[in-house]
Amino acid sequence: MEDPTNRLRRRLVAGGAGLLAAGGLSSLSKAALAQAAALQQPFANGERKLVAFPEKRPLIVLTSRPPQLETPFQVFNEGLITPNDAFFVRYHNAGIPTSIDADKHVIKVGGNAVGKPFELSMAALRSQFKPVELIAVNQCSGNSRGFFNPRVTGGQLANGAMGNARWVGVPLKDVLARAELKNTARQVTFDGLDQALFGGGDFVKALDVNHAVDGEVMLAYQMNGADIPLLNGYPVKLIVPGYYGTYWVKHLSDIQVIDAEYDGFWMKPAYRIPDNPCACVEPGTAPAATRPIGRFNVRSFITSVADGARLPAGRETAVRGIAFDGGQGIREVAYSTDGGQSWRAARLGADMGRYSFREFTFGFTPQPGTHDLRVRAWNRSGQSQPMEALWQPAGYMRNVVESVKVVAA
Ligand SMILES: Nc1nc2c(c(=O)[nH]1)N[C@H]1C(S)=C(S)[C@@H](COP(=O)(O)O)O[C@H]1N2
Ligand SMILES: [Mo]
Repeated sequence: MEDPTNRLRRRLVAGGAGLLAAGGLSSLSKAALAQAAALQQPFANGERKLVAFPEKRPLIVLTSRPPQLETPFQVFNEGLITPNDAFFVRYHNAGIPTSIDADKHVIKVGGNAVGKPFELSMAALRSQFKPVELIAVNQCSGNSRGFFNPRVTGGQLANGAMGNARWVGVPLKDVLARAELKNTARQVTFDGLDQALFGGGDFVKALDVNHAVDGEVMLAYQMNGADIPLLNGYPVKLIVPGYYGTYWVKHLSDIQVIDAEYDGFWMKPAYRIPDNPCACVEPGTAPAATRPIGRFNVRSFITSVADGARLPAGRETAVRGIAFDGGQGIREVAYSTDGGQSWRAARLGADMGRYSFREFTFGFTPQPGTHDLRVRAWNRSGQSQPMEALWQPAGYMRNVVESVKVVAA
């Protein structure tokens, strides 16, 4: 095990002006983070610039064309709703829209399994359907990929490719009803305005028709009480509660109901997981069979104390964090202050719905020395998090019980 004082010595990367010292990201003040030019993620080759893209505060840059931006982890300690200007950004293809006239934007609804194809303007979406509201987490499949051991290819993310927002929009079910689905309907495909410029294929995703009309999948035009930021899918985005972000198609412009299983590149071979109960394989091996990625597994994070932090010995520190799952809702969070040998129940905060982050808190009065803090959540169907990290070649779905080492003095 690594000596925690090494972690304390770990430095943020020198990037010119605002350079910062040790202690892990979450220990930086908000003001210090806003000044920083760069930071060091907690894995090898983790130096990252912080850049403010349009409508965004400085975020961690993975790529700039297209923008792929990660939320600095300390943001999750600012509140249970992730602010629009701090919400992560993920795109696959470089041809992204840089300005969109929402008054001219239409969603085409068609396909060989509808009776009545039609075009839906934003004005019609807002005025001709009954709006619904839902707080839901969006999380990238590859969130936390940078922690995989052995390492895997793909965006080297720490834990900031997730966020929780209040979405307002219209149930997809109501929009599809107007298209009069035929009984041959099997899947529904979703395409947005962005385009592939250098190969790779247009980003198109599909859901089974039963899922698409479950009443929860939604066409959202509002995020946290405002227009959705351009980089998060303005003017309309598909919300697939409990499912990985890959299905949450941005700048949604084309919906097709089809009589077959869609097998475009972004459904197959991309975004697939080992077809077994753990969605995992022996490290370094390939799965025998795969299925499309689906719902989130259970996760929990301490947000108020960073790895490598110093705490006052003999005084109580209030520790806080977040837990979430794929839609059953969190039933329990347990915490350990001795590296997982003994566990006690944390207090749960207000229930903001079964797709939302759920707050937990506990008090910790450390003796002088080093301590290994862990949290572990269970959802309402009894699913939890593994004590040892699972592995799969795409680096999706990490949900191991994380360890936060602190020094009390
Ligand atoms: N049009 C479009 N929508 C997209 C993508 C994309 O490349 N193009 N990427 C998906 C993936 S993999 C993720 S994780 C989420 C991220 O949503 P965000 O950028 O709003 O955070 O968008 C999804 N929707
Ligand atoms: Mo993603």
